Amino acid sequence: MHIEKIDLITVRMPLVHPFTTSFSTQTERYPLLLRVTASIDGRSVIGWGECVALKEPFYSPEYLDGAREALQRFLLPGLFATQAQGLRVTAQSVGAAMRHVVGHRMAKAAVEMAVLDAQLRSAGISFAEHLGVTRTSVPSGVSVGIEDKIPNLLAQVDDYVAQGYVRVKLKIRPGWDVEPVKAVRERFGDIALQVDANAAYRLSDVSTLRRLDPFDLLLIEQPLAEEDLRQHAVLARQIATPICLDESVVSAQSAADAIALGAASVINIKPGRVGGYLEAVRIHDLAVANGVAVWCGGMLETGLGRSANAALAGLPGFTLPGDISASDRFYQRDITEPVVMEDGGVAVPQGPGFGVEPIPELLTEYTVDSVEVTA
Ligand code: OSB
Ligand code: MG
Repeated sequence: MHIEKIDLITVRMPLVHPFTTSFSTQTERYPLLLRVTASIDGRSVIGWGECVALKEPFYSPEYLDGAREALQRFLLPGLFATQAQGLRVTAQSVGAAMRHVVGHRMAKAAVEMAVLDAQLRSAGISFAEHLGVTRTSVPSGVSVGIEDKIPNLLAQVDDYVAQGYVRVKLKIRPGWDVEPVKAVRERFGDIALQVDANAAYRLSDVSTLRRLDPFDLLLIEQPLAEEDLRQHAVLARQIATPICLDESVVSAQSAADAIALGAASVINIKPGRVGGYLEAVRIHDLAVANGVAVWCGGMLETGLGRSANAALAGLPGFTLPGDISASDRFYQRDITEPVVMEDGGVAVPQGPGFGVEPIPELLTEYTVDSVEVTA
């Protein structure tokens, strides 16, 4: 394709309920949407991408304003320059055109996503079809934030379980770990339960983490810091709960290292965190080859990223339910047609590309900033 322009559209979406993790409390989300306007074989086509960077660099080094700046100043001008030199832009080639920029994976992932959407739309192919995914629905798990009191947490979990979510993930941090897990286990019995620490512990906290062992959790996600691969491997030998890595896995390379070191027996794959859906598939394939289970994580995506994740999670190695909940878990009104959960699952979208697009009136209403970058 030949890209004519890319709009960087920042939207503001209030959350239905504050979402507290070990690193912050979020009350609203500011997704950065990318709209690619391109032509393929003389026909004009649009593609949509979503950058998952949060407003602050507390989960990952990337953050909203930094991602927008990196796109505007370096990634998109670099891509346009390469295109001017004759590159045929495809989802498979954009990565190489942005490789000179170190890091900024979430920003790069959003470009690849928008190009992929345009490419698939123009070909009339769904992302699921492109991936060879035949499942029509994927199991839906829910990520539950830290609350100030146990009864409030139990009320939240009760609501999600009643809605039919098939797996519950509790956010934990030092001081909010054994007690909430015990309370949820006692109240809800043998539901599929796991926890996510978002890097809040140290290896010296092993005695606390060991106290989670009796609760038969599916996994503990990212107990230690992003760069503590070796220490996760040490911890894995000291606790019974399987360790799943999120923050530490930023590429297929780091996934390979984590697996080789014994730092992870499960991997949370988030396409944005690893630089895009193509790299996400590579990590999936690597994990399958190594007997490591994967599941699809979430970043409070709008319907765009949520739909794309639902298709990705249809790949056979995704053997655990993902953080692929319905739009209404986070948003009163999603910017696309809402993603819905039914019978514990979310449908794999079948329309061309990612199968959804922002609803124009809502996009106008939610937009707080828009920048056009042209070739
Ligand atoms: O660690 O998985 C995480 C949200 C923002 C940043 C990091 C994480 C999360 C979640 C929410 O847990 C997942 C979702 O979108 O449902
Ligand atoms: Mg996580």
